[in-house]
Amino acid sequence: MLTFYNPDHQLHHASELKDGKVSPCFEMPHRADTILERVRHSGLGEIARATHYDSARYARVHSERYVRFLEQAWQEWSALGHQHDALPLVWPVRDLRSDIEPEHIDGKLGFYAMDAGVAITSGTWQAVRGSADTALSAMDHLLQGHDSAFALCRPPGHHAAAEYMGGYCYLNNAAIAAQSCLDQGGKRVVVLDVDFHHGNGTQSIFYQRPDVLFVSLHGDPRRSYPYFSGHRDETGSGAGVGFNLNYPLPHGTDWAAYAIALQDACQRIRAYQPDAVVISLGVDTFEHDPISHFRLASPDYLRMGASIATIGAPTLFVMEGGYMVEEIGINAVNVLQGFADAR
Ligand code: OKP
Ligand code: ZN
Repeated sequence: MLTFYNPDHQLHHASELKDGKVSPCFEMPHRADTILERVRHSGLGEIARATHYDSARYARVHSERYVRFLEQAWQEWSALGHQHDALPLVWPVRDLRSDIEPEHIDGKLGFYAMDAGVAITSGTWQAVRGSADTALSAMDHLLQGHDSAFALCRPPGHHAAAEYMGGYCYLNNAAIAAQSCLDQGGKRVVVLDVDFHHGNGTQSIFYQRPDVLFVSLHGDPRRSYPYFSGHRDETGSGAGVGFNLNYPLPHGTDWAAYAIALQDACQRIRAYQPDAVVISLGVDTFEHDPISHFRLASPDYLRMGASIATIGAPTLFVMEGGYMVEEIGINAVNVLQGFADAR
């Protein structure tokens, strides 16, 4: 399996507001380096450089003004004399106006964010577009007739919606790749999200559409981030009714319980007969993850890969979360190897 990688991710190393303090993000450059190292030493396959795409490709799932905001935010922020990270601090919740884009960067940051886990730094835009380009490159490889590919994306993407960032995510890499498949002739695409956190952004982007089936296994939002999305009764709307499938699972879920949900999900996915499957691959379901609450062990990720292989469609793995840095290389590559061995 070919891995796509872009070293520009290193330009994004930010702070987040967490537990009442500003501190370095759990989502750090070392994560991708660890996974790349493991890919190199596991014999999974070659590593390819991602190619560069026009930003119009991101605007297939994001609004143009949001992409423009991401591109220009650091310049607007640093023009005020700031040298530290830009962080949103005010949000248009409930009855506040969200129809008029503010002109001031402080207003824009809140307007285009769902939380304070998405700092903008001088290198953020270059890293973010490099991450989306990694997913697009890997999807193009799949469309050339290959059975699978791994997009080693960083920063992650699944919390980012058409017009907002959140949870370390800016552009939705998995959604951009899925849309690219449809734009190049695919009729039905599945996004299967196995990150511990609900992929609210991906769900939101495809919620009203039947051409992308979104399926997610995650910590129950009653107790886990992102708290306001991911319940079982979110099944799609309009033409998309029935094409959104959430499996909220309790704190402490282990492989035995996880495997039952995953098997059910894979069965539903097979019935949809997709032309391609995009896996939002988070390994923060690991028992020792510092911010999550499932109990998967390293060998379980081999089983996860084998289970995903039973779907039987061309499969693109897109890296999302996983914060136990020493172990995420082993766990992520275990999924890929479990998949490859079963094919
Ligand atoms: C991004 B991804 C929990 C704080 C949660 C945001 C988590 C974003 C996760 N104490 N902060 O889905 O892995
Ligand atoms: Zn996560």
